[in-house]
Amino acid sequence: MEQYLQLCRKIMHDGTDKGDRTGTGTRSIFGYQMRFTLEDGFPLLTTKKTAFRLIVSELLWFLKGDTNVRTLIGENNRIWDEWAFEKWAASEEYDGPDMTDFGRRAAADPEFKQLLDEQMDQFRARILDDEDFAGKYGDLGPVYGRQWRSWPDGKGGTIDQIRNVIESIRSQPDSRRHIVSAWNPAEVEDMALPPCHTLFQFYVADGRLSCQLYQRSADVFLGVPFNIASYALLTHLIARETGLQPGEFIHTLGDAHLYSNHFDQVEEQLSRTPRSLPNLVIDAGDKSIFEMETADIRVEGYDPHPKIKAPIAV
Ligand code: THF
Repeated sequence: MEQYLQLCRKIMHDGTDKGDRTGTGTRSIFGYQMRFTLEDGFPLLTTKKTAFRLIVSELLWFLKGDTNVRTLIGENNRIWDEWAFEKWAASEEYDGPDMTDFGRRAAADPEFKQLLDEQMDQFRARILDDEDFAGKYGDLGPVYGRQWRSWPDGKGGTIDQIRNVIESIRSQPDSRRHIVSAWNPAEVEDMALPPCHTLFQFYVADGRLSCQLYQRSADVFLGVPFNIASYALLTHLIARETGLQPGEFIHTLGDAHLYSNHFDQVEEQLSRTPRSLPNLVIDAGDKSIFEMETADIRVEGYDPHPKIKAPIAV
């Protein structure tokens, strides 16, 4: 995981300070690539404790074609809540305190942060209790799960890109078309957040399956550790499904940025020494990747440095 620390160092030293959509301010570079050989261990960050359970639960949620945060909240996974809450707080039906621009305001004002936390707790409780409410306000729109499993084909049907790519890896391993795209220009407008991990491609050689991801926008401190582990896990899962060994995960980044309110945390992390990588254990019997549950997948031998807290930009 030295490559990840290298990336943080490069952004800190060579990056350009820019404004961004969230108003937080970032330092960024454009175009960067990391390669992880999966045989060397599972690439879960060791220089801070990273919540692998949340990564598994999110990936299985994508793979099931789900786009509603209700499932995640039910598994105590809150990483997508802000994007659903944003839609609720901006709706006609919402009658709580004004939540305009809540991400930035919460970062600047602890009193407002407390108000936000209360509203978010109420929102989560209602998503779990009230199915109609969840149907209306828990859904993030046609995000990853929808595009991966049921991309509208324009003829009234849908395309299951994940099943198709598994089939093409099995039947034509040498193909150069093992592609899954989450970027659907016709639907980007309707998504709570346009996909950050835009497109991935598989490659088969010497009985090994490799995966390369193109990520258009990368929140290097909070998101990227999740993204690396998520796609490394996806590579393992698709390899298992197609009878191959996992090869490399290649992570290609577009706008690779550090938010300005993460700089201290980054310095703290850069002062730490990486430890040996954990191993991935998939204990799912003969379940397919569409049937697996979070408890079926774990890491062993994970001994990270302590967690480092940082606010998420919305
Ligand atoms: N938006 C932004 N600004 N950054 C992202 O990384 C990001 N994602 C997803 C969607 N929008 C994004 C959501 N992924 C955390 C991690 C990943 C997320 C969202 C949030 C997070 O807060 N992690 C903390 C706490 C985790 C915990 O509860 O233990 C951490 O310390 O890792 C990128 O795909």
